[in-house]
Amino acid sequence: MSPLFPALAAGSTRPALQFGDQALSHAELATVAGSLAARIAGAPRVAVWATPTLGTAVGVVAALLAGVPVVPVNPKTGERELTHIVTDSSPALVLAEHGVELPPILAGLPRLDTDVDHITDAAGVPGGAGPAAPLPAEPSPEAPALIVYTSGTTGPPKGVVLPRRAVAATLDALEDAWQWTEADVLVHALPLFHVHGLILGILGPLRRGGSVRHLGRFGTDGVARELSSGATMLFGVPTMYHRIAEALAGDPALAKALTGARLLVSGSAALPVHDHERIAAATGRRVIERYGMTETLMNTSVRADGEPRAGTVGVPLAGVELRLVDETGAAIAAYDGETVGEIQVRGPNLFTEYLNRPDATAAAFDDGWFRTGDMAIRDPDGYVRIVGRKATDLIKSGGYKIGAGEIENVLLEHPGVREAAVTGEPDEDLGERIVAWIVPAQADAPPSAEELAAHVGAQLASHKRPRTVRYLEALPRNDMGKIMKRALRG
Ligand code: MCA
Ligand code: AMP
Repeated sequence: MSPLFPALAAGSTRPALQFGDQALSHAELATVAGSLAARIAGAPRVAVWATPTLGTAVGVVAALLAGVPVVPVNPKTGERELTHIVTDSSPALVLAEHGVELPPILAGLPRLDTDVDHITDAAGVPGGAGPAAPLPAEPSPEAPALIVYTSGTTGPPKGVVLPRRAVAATLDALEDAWQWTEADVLVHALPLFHVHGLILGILGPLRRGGSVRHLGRFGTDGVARELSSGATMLFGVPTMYHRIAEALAGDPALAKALTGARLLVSGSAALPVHDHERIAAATGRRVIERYGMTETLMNTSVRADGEPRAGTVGVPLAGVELRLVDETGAAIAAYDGETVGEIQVRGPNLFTEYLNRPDATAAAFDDGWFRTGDMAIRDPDGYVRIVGRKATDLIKSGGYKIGAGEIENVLLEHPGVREAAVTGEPDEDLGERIVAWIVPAQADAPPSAEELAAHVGAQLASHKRPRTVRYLEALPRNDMGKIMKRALRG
């Protein structure tokens, strides 16, 4: 396989990465990441403490150059989830910025610094300025590149093993769909431990030989500043576009900046038509949606040269086969804009397996097609419209996928909780908000919402904390004793 990052290999002097006042060209990145890679090479697997910083990008690129599979870790993950991820993926090394305090389970591992000033080259020179040691040859296309953890309906998150071939295939399909070139300058503020922010948002510009400016933290001011000073593309989750839509009326500079952008792309959850239309009205620009999943990377997109129709995720990307399947398992041939089926996909963009979970891997496929669990219809011209999801126990909040079962298990361990159920409720800002339904152990002394959120946050990722807690005397159950979640309404 050709290198994942041709511009690094070619030593391009164009800008590559910018985080605040720290920046690297492709050539500089090749040097520092190459130096770090030389020290990682040969490790079976590494973890990266994925803060939204330059060091994270350097660490991930170094691991990829070294041909070592990399596990990005959410730095806001609680103890139980982190223990699961580290035990399951057993990294040999952890990459983190110098001085960052790591939790005990990671602090016990050998550690390498990822910030430029602390990376030493083969000659031991800080900054990696000297000649880098030769790197291993490009691994096979099927070699794992990244292992990204994603929530299921029950149980702890599963490690999705993404081969180099999937990363290359998805980024090249997006090059085609979005006419993405080395002249593009992307701006975003997405977290760097998921596919959207890391693979699309960092590795995408690097593969194109273009550049990315990361905001560190999302804010409409940062978006406006970058789009009015050379950035051409914006990636965000619908919550970010909702916040932009809210701000537009009182912020002409933001409207002007968006008007000048080449491409505004939304993904990870459905962009409400209302926000789409508000942005179009204020800027004359239409946000385009793409649809993906950790396991599949990107499946469909509205094309840059296509019609940006609100409420659709566009057409299958080059190389991706997509079909809708009814509840009997039969493929739906109709492109009638009304027959609903589950989206199944096949193509070079797919993962290889869930780490250590052959059972779950086998169950995820139907005769070679990956079952997404997303329900959709197809317009007569092939545009896909996602209309829902098979599993009611999966919540999408702020673009994060969250399993209800995992939160319920943690809530049930709180001494003040007798019964617990977790649901997602519509939320203007987050799409869905996590709601915990609690039967307290003592009716006259229920644990407070803050206490329960802190309890969940200590064990799981911070975005899994319930935003609302409702107290009941009993949970609604059917004759079999199963909780009837559909009967739980605010
Ligand atoms: C949150 N907060 C809470 C609670 N929940 N405090 C108390 N109780 C709670 N229950 C805190 C937050 O931690 C934060 O605190 C503060 O409230 C305000 O948060 P804010 O910065 O406004 O952000 P947010 O509301 O927490 O999050 C909005 C967001 C975020 C920035 C849009 O959800 C986000 O980054 N989403 C991106 C998700 C993503 O990248 N998904 C991709 C996966 P503090 O300030 O202390 O932190 S999907 C994927 O990869 C597939 C392939 C795809 O298709 O893309
Ligand atoms: P994750 O597993 O966190 O990668 O989330 C993948 C899920 O996000 C998909 O299965 C969809 O349910 C959802 N998703 C991603 N992009 C979109 C989109 N543009 N519109 C609707 N849902 C989306």
